[in-house]
Amino acid sequence: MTKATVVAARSHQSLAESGVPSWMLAAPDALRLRSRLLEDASTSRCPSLLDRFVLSADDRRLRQVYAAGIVLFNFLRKHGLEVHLINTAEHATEEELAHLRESDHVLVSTSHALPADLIPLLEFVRRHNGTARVFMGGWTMFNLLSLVHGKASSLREFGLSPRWGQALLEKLRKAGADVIIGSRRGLDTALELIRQGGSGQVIFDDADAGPLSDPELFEMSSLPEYLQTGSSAIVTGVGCPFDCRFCTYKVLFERLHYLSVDEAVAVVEAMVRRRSVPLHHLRFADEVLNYPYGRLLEICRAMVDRGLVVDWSGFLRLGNVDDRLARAMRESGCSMVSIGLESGDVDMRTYMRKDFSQQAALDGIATLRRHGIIVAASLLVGYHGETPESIDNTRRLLQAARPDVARINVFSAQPPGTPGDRAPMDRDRAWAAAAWLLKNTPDQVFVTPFESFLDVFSALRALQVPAGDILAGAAEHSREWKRMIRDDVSF
Ligand code: B12
Ligand code: SF4
Repeated sequence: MTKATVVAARSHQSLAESGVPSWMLAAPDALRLRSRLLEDASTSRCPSLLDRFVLSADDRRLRQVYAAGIVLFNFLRKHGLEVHLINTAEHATEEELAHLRESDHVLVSTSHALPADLIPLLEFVRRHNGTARVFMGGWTMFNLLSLVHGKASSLREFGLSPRWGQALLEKLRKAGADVIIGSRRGLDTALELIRQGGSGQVIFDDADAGPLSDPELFEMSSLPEYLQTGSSAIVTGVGCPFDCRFCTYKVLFERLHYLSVDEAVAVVEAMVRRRSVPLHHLRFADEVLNYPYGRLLEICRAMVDRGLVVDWSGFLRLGNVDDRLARAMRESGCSMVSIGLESGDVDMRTYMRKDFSQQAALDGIATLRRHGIIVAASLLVGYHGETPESIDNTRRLLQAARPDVARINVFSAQPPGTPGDRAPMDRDRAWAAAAWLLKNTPDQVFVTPFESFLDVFSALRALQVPAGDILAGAAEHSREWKRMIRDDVSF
């Protein structure tokens, strides 16, 4: 029997281990600005929300088992291969390494591998197996080949050139990559090549592939128990009907693809029912779940009808939320949503193409909260055209809308040729503006910039930490941050 090993990611088997990049550690700018922003300039380790709940950095209960690895594993297994899964290369067990050594094919996922991870991943594989045919696929390969072929790629958005991409591709080939698949899916292509055998080649597949519709690929029962975790991610639609200026998702999909309601619910069912370790939290990783409106409503209702109520979270866009939808979401188990509020200034939002009205923001947040759904609002500070007045408008909107939690992202991507006729705020000033907003919005709970509340929430719900405790932790965390920031911070 043909033997294959899937390598899902390089590192980060748990959120705790990743150390959740917190403000000072993640941003060299902010590190430089400590004396300007913080009461105690010697602070070197800033608190993260997750730290409040996790005692041990290698807390295995927080293990993330990457969905790309799960679907690749199930897919190859379903097609008759003997498959083994290495969730993260850095944590491979002796038994997993033994399987890797004996494999004829190794499939490396780059969904979560940034360009800098690619060579180390290949070196890891080649260290243990010099002869297997090595396939690389997933998000970063798709991006890289799109860049090389002169198509839309988020790598280009970050100032990287096709020549740079070509050079990286060459390095990958030298480091032992045989087949490189650039697709939003690419599983069928990989299988065909495995069946054909033969020597390596670079393939650029289609940019137009949709989400997986086969629910069997999301089953957990086929995995060894230690890889069955209490929280999992699924995707029921890819792409976004919107075109916000700052967002890179729009360059990654040629068009929108949605699973039908039946298919989406079947995927939920595979995740919820077919496993031996119970699922405590499901994360819908779709870009924006509530467009089109009726689709989410039907999915929620079908989940209730089929007895698939499960604690879940996802991303929504404001402007398409009402009582009927919020009620159905809550009844199907939704406990938390993340929304991109971005700015409280109408002109800024219009420029960003996040053009929902102030009223839609107020109503949407109030409606979700009224139905018991926790709202985390994500803000973008320092974007093109930001002024003290627009920052103050953000403060005002937060005070009026009162999302449960807010997270500030400081705008940093300013690649050459960034679209826009208005200048972004100077980086140091944007950091100071973020600190000012945090300090001067008294009742608002903030999480650390860069810490994704949704990620932390999913991880903690998987451990069955009550949602109220998570919110209380976030409030305490926010108070600590506010104390740390200088009283006279200004921008
Ligand atoms: C959920 C999620 C997470 C969860 C994962 C939970 C879990 N249990 O899986 C958590 C919170 C842990 C996470 C962490 C991080 N994430 Co994340 N995450 C996502 C998200 C929202 C969905 C991914 C998912 O589950 N998709 C479902 C699976 C089934 O699809 P898929 O991964 O695309 O894989 C399909 C294809 O790509 C293909 N495929 C994949 N690999 C291979 C390999 C071969 C050989 C073949 C043929 C095909 C193939 O087949 C799969 C089935 O169709 C995506 C955004 C998105 N919408 O995709 C970001 C995303 C993948 N994450 C991203 C990032 C940056 C991170 C972090 C680095 C963030 C951070 N600063 O810490 C960490 C990295 C973790 C690590 N290991 O290093 C980036 C990756 C960018 C990139 N690759 O260039 C994305 C794209 C978001 C973004 N736009 O910025 N993430
Ligand atoms: S709504 Fe969200 S996913 Fe869609 S383009 Fe805007 S920021 Fe990106």
